[in-house]
Amino acid sequence: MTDSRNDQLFARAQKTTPGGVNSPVRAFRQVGGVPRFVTRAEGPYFWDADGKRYIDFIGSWGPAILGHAHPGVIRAVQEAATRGLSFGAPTEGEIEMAELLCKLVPSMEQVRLVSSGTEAAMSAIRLARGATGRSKIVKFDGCYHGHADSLLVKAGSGMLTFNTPSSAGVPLEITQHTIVLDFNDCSQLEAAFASHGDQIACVIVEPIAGNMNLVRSTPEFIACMQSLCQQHGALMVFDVVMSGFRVALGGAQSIYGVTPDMTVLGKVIGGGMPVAAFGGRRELMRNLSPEGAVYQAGTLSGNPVAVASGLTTLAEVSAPGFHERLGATTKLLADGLTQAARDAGIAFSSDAVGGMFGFYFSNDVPTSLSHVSASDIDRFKHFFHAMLDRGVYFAPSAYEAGFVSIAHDAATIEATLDAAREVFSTLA
Ligand code: KE4
Repeated sequence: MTDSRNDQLFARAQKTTPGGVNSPVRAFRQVGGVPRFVTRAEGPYFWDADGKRYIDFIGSWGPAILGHAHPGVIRAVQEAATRGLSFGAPTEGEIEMAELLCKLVPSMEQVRLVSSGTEAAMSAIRLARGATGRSKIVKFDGCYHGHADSLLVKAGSGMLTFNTPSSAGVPLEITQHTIVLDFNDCSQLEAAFASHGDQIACVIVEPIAGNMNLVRSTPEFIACMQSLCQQHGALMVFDVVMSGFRVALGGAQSIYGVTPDMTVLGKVIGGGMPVAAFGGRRELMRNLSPEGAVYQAGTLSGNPVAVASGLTTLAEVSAPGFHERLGATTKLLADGLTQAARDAGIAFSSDAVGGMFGFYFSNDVPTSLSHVSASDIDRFKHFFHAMLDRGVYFAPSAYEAGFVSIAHDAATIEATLDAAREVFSTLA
């Protein structure tokens, strides 16, 4: 049997790029096998190097909320590109983007555009440290905020101390300032503030987490976080790079009815092009250079072509009824998967928030990373590959969320569920 084009491309890619990929999760290491090299994508589909079509439930890990190659977005990008790609000087489009983001996220009076979620989260933390004069930050096991050194930390044995790097190359001197706690655990958060309250610059959280699979914060967790931050003068930072404009137009803060001090955005706001952002109250943001002493910069920040993609995407996303439709389709998928699995006698559960979903080979929806790890990961791997063989592309990891676009219609979901029913019957 001759190697497929995907096999050939993967072998070739590994010669000149570590692991053959430009971002680790794409290498299929968690599920095994050969990644699919995408040649083109349209609506809810992409085609791989062997010409096979897949129903795509990753959508570039969130940005493709309108479906791939949305005609309006493509036109906006093409039109902007004809006027030049990048100037390193301000443009009106950046003002329009900032005004729109501040309108859609009222807790942000000012916003700074950057090129990736990592940059946005890293800069938000630097701003929190600069504005408070404090060094410690709190994050939660299972939440991912990009790969800045301060955030590549795993809980040490002595939870509130000895926090160690989760990556080589990150000095202990940096990670000692990061406290890692269990997600959804108010008592640990209270203990951390009791011990270090006056040294904590911020608490950063994915209020609706998507990097340990989809795991929601409990309302109590968010409420206790807000109260502790207010009590101790720490800033509460919502990292909604993944969930922003995907779970609801007003994001997690509208769902929980909570106003964070800073919001970190990405993915959807670029519509597939590199746009991310962080923002908050004016008196906080004015600490940023050139007004204030906290330095932050970027050659391609606010890139005009990327901003054109983002503005067009956000205009569609803001249309009346968009999130109701997106949420209904996503719920159809999640509920259908659960029903199909349980009809086959398989321990399975799912969750869906707006256009984001998770499914778990366990009877209960997880509330923490350890719950996800306790699910049947081997069964997930089998299910992933069996669905991939049937032309359905879920995230290649039991620790990732899934994404539906407005281009996924009832027929697409039904085709997915038909394939799932077939696969579950083989898993039983
Ligand atoms: P980027 O630097 O990848 O644009 O964003 C980092 C980031 C920050 N915050 C949250 C909540 C995120 O989900 C992300 C990135 N998400 C991953 C998905 N697990 C991107 C996929 C990848 O790393 O290739």
